[in-house]
Amino acid sequence: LTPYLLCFLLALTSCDKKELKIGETAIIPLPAELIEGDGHFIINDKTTVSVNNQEQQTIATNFFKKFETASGWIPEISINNEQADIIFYTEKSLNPEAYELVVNTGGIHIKSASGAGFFYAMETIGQLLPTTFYSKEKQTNTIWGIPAVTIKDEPAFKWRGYMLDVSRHFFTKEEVKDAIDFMAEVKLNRFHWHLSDDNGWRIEIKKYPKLTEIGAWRVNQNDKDENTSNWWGRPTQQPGEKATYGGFYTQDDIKEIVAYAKARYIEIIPEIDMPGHSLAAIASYPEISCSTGPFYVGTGGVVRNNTYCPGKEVTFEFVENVLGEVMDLFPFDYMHIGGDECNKEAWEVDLDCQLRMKEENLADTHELQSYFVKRVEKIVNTHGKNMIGWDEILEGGLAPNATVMSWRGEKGGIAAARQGHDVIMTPSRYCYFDLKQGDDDLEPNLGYAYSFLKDTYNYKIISDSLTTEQGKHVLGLQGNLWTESLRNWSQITYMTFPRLYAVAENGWTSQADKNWDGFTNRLLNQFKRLDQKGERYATSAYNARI
Ligand code: TNX
Repeated sequence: LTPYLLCFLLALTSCDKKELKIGETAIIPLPAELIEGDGHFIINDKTTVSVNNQEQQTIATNFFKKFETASGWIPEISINNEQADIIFYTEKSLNPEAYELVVNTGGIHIKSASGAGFFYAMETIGQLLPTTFYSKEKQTNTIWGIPAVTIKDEPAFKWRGYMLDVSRHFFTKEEVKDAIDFMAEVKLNRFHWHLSDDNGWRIEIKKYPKLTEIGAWRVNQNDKDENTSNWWGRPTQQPGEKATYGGFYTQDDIKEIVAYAKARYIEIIPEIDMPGHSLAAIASYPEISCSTGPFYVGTGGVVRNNTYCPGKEVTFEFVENVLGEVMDLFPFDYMHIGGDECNKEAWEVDLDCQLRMKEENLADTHELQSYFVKRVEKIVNTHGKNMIGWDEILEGGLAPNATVMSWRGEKGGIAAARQGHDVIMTPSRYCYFDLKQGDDDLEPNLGYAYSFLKDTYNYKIISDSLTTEQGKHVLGLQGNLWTESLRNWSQITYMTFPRLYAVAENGWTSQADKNWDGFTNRLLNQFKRLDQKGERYATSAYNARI
């Protein structure tokens, strides 16, 4: 009986033959140049990889560690091995973020001048592999084929961003890392972290502990009204009522996330919003406001008296100390100071503000805001950083070195570029991920307007009304996600995808190469990848694509 049993067992195992799966050349963002070849290259546990230095080694190792979840193995990676199957070549003549990638049946050659380029080449390989590359489960049956292809690639814009508001609702360190991951997969390189607002202060500041003891917490309206996703208009905190909803990042958390982003070639721009949108700050330290309070961390609804007081020196001392700690934590050259939607009612009646306006010869509270922003810019510049503000900072006169983020349409960005200032385009109609993207019934959002995928994709970043010289001040674009009505991570990904992919392609692929039909076709593969990762996304956006 034993030989029969053996044969039977053998037959069973041979049924378990591995299946060759070959990925497709459907890449998002679309590479500058892509030529399909014949055949494919198979990556397996015998594959060898050669890199030139430590940085490249880290890139290759991180890629294969991620791949290991699905593949079950990590190949050998060594320095300068001419015989390897996958070879990195440092090629100094290429532009900073550019890379070249040749896949043929014998192996893969990658050229770049920088870590960023090699990193992007590996992300492209990730997309050339079967979509199960992104699976959270081991694919025991797969032979991993990469289609033969020659790619020459580099981005159209150097600023390709995503903004996440963690004040209106708090998101954990792990969730923020997920955002950094999904950005990296489509070669986005700027993460704008909206760390303060009326509804919560989210970053530990050693000199001002009350910012996180008080400012990071508010009344837990979610407990009161679990089924309402739109929380605007909730009553504010009552005296004596306990504030239990919120959270913040310690300085160690921040350092960890900065390093995590850096390893994915993403720079982080912290935003501390001022002088408006500051209820959480003044609830913690009322002395920097125009009155004595008391203030409570906002729970939604229309906020009026939520501003720093530009009439008092203690305010500037606070700003200098807080921004000093923030800027020390973030190595990138930019600090975002907000500057949007500043309600000036309190300034109109405040004695210190009136005195300041008289002393400084300021005509109105717009000029007072400009005075405030200019002083803050000096603080930022003294630390060797550039200041960014929302387009309201144009009102009353722009600070001399400011970079402007244009959100109320394009006009702020156009005006700033004409004045010779750098700008980042985030016009809400095209770039606001909190706006509805499709069917009314499916959208867990503020619901005050729409931003359709096609509009995001076709949005022309450099306005025709700018000259070539002025156009050079447009650094790029950004998709912004405000979270007043989004309180769990699946809502975040739902509002983000697929619009993030439209932003990524718009920022990377040249205006001439963009192609809506091609994009929506390639998007289907991207949806499969999201399915593998188990990330929720909006098919409504896709269905509303025409
Ligand atoms: C305006 S955009 C704001 C945010 C809101 C957003 C909602 C900007 C600079 N300010 O505070 O969350 O609209 O879409």
